[in-house]
Amino acid sequence: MSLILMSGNEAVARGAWEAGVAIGVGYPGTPSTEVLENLVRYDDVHCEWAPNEKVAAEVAAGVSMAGARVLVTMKHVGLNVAADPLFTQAYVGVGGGLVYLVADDPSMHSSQNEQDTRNYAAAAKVPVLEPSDSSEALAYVKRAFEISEQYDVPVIVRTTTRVSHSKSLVQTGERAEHAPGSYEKDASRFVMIPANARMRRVSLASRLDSLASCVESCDENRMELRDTGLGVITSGIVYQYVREALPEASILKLGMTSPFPEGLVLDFSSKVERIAVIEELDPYLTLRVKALGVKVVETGLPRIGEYSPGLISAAFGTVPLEKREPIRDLPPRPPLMCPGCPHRGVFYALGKLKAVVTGDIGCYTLGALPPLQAMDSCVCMGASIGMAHGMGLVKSTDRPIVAVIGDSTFAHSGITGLLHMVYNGGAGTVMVLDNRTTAMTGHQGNPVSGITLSGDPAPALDLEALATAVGARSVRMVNPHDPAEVLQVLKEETSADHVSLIIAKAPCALLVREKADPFAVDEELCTKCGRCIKLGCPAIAKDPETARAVIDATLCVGCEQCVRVCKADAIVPSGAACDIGRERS
Ligand SMILES: Cc1ncc(C[n+]2csc(CCOP(=O)(O)OP(=O)(O)O)c2C)c(N)n1
Repeated sequence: MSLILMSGNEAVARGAWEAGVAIGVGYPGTPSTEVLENLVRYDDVHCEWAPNEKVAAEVAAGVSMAGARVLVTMKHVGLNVAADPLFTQAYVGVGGGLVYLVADDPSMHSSQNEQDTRNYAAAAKVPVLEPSDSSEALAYVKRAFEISEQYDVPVIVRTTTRVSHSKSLVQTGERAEHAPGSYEKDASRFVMIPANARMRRVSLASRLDSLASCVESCDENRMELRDTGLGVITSGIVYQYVREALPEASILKLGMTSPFPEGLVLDFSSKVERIAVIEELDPYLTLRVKALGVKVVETGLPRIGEYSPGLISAAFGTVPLEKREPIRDLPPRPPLMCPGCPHRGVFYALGKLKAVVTGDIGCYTLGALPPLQAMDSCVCMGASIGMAHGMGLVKSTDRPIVAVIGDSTFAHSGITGLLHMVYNGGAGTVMVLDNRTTAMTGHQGNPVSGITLSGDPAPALDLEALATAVGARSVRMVNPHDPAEVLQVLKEETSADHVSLIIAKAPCALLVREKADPFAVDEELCTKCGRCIKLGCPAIAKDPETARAVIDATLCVGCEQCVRVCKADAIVPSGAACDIGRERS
C-alpha cells in the first residue's frame, strides 16, 4: 500500500490489476490509450491491441464468457464501433466481470467529434461510473468489476480527457486474485436467437431493477450538504470544478449515473432551495432531473466544449480561487507533419495530380492543412474508401478520386471498404500510407506493423497479398519519399478502369533512429521557385531577405523529398554546401 501520484489512465490500469483482471484488450485512441500501455506492465495480466474496438469488445466477451475478469478500452468514438457487441452483451450478461473503459473528449482536443458516452450507457441499458480524479478512477474500476458480476451486466467506466490525463494522489492496494470460474455451456444465455433474446431482455429489465436500488444507496453517489441556498448536481471532473468555483454550495455528487438515482435526486432537492445541474457535453443529468419535476436553475453554461472552474465562477458570479494569467508570447506551434514524414511526399504528389482525396484519420490527416491542402474529407476511421467509391458512383467531377488511409486505419476498418469497392464493380484508387506504426496515438503496434502490445514480433499483414485476395486488380508499391514516382503511379492507376491499391511504405520519421546527413540549399543554384517550401517541411523556410529557401540542419533528417522536388538541383548535402561556400569565399 502506498500513496502515488498517478494519471487517471494509470489509475484505471492499477484498479483493473488490483481487481484481479486477467486480460486487457482495446484499440488506441486519445485520451484512453495509456490505460492498456500501463496495464501491460503488470506481469499477471495479458494485454492485446485489437485491430478495432468491435473486435476488442468481442474478445472481452469471450474472456468474460470463459469466466475471467476483463477490461476493454477505447475512446468515445470507439464505442460507436463496439456498440454492436455492447448492446447485446447487456442481454447476455457476464461470466467474469466485464468492464468497458470509455474516454470522452470534450472540446475535441484529439477527436473528430464530441460524444457523451452516458447516452450509450442509457441506450445499451448498462451501468456507468464516472470518476472525478485518479483516486476514484482506481476505486471505481474495482467497484465496476464487483457490480458487473453481482448484477450480471457489462459496466462502463467513463472518463474524460482531464481525468484521464491529469495526475492526483492515489492510495494503491494489493491485487486480489480472481480465479476464473469454469465455463458451463448455457445456450439460453449465450446464444442470442430471438427466442433466447426475448427471455434475456426480460432478465435485463429485472437486473436493472435491482441495480436501481443500488444507485440510491451506493457510496459512489453522495450528498455533501453545506449552504442549502444552492444545491448542485454534478458528476465526473466537473465535480472538482464546482468545488473550486462554488465552495459553499451543497453538492449531490453522482459517481454512478446509469441507472439514474431518482430517489436520491428528489431527496437532495428537498434539502436545498435552488437546484443547478452542472455537467459537460449533453444534458444527460439535466433532462433526467427535470423529468422528475425538479425546477432547475438556468446557468447559461455552454453545451459545447470543456468546462473549467473559471467558466463556472463566471456563470455564478463568484470569484475564482486564483486567477492565473496564461503564458503569452509563446511561439505558435501549429500541427505539422514532422521533418522526414513519409506522408508529406504523398500529399505533394496528390496536390500535383489535382486529385479529390477522400481522407481518413491519422497523422496523414495533416495533409489537409496548408501548404499541402491535399485532402477533401475526413469523417471517421475507415471512411475514405467507401467515400471514394460513393463519389465515383456520382461522376460529378472529372478530377481523379483517390482514397488515402493509414496502415492502422486500414486494418481497423478499411479492408471492408475495399471489399465493397471490388464487390460492386468500382474502379477506385486506394493508397495505404504504411508508416509501420499507429503514429498519431503514440506509436502503437498494429497487425500491419506486426508488433504486439507487449512489444513482441507478430505476423505482419501482407498488404499486397490481402489486396489481391480481396480482388484489387492492380497492387503497386511506391516510395513516399519520391513524389515524382508517387505521381507517376497515381496517374497510371487513376486512369485505369479497375480497383487498385497503392502501398506507400516507409517508416514514420520518429521510428528512424539513425538520422541521415542533413541537406542545405546552394544559394547560387536556388531559383526561388518555392517548390521545396510547398512541401511544408518544418526544416525548410524562406529567407525573408533573399526569398531563397534555407534548410535548418538541426531539423533536417535527410529524407531527400526536397532534393527530389527541386528542379534546379540546388539542394545538396550540407557538407557539400559548406565546401561550396568555402570555395566561393
Ligand atoms: C473509432 C476510432 N478509434 C480510434 C481513434 C483514434 N485514432 C485516430 S487515428 C488513429 C490511427 C492512426 O494510425 P494510422 O492509420 O496508422 O496512421 P498514422 O497516424 O500512423 O499516420 C487512431 C487510433 C479514432 N479517431 N476513431
